[in-house]
Amino acid sequence: MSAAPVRRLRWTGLDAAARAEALARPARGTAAETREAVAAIVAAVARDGDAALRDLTARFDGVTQERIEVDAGEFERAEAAVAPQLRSAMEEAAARITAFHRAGMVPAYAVETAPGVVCERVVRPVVRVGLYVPAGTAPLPSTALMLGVPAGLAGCREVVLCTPPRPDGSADPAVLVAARMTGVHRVFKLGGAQAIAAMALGTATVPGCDKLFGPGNAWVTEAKRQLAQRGAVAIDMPAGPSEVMVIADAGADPGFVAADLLSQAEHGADSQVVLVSDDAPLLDAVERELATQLGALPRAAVAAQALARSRLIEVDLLEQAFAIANAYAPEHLILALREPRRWLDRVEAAGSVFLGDYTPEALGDYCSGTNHVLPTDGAARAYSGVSVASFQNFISVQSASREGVAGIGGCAVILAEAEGLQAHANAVRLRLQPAGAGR
Ligand code: HSO
Ligand code: ZN
Repeated sequence: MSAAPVRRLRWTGLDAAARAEALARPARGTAAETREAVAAIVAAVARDGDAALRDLTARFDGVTQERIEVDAGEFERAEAAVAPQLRSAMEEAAARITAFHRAGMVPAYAVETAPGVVCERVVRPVVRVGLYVPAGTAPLPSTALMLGVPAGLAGCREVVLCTPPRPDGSADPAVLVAARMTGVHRVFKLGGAQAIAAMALGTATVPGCDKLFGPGNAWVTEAKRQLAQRGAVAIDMPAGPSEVMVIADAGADPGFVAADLLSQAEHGADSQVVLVSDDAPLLDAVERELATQLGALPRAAVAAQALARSRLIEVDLLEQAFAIANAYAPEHLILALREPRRWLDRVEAAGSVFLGDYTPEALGDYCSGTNHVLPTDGAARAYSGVSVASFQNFISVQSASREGVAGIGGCAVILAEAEGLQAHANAVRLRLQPAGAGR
């Protein structure tokens, strides 16, 4: 396969419009046809439940399903089908993901804010959660680990997972093993918008969930958006195609940088790949490496399409590169720099950061311990990646003694009267009366 024509830009020469265009994601919003098709699927699942799921699975996956749910026999067959080496790699990854996510759990706390007034925050799991694990061109058991581990640590009472059936009607064995490893309670062989609708609305077979998690194609994403918008379910975050931005200096290894860009490009034709460097020879060398490495990839056709829309941006100073990264807010940001940690303070918006030449994104995708379900499409400006907290509710609690309300009640009364809310003021005043006075 010949090298894709990669777009080279010099940042300094670009005007504001050209800069905005250089950092633009592909057209936002979903095509009207997809929106309508997804709405029709959601309506069918709402109306006909399991019957609609069977119809849609026959139509989109070409599979006639007697049983939508994975049963004990299929789990056993999956355990036997997964090579021991893959199983132990999944166990090893799960252990590190668990270690990192457990350490980041947010504790409950309590503060006495005034004598006799205690404010607390208690933590409760979201009761029912639905995880979506895509299969598409490649099944992603690692995504089952990334969602199953934090759901388990949070202690969610019912963890449901949907993954599309394969042509023979079975689920991907590695996804099943990963699901079991992390304590997922029930797995259903459903894909696409119908899986999302089933978990959001519930059917006779699939339990309705409080919150849905996980990546997916345009249909899955659109279904999550529609169901969240109508208040049927909460979702982890808005999602778009996967992205990586690499900031590399003159000392970076062009082979490493090209490999990282390609690892993102091979996810899909719509993957977003951006390289920013202050060193023109490095950019030249990466371009050459891209051409060489691309040819050897089994998914070269997919990667080439993504590369055709990638951008290699030359800046005068690394400071500019960080301004670009913060404006773009990439899902993944690789700092292929000599002193990457020194630059970390400059990062304001990114899903996950990879420091130095020996930290490829692929480590975070699988087994460093961080989560790979991350905000895309610039959402990293205001959203964070999946963590245990994504599966929890934080409930504030307060308790005041009689002395407590006596001490702070005046403050509430003044504020209530200033807002013209007399009932609020009364609710406090009534409690300020001396003990035994009229009660
Ligand atoms: N890079 C993907 C996650 C993934 N990579 C799964 C390989 N398997 C989105 O962050
Ligand atoms: Zn990846």
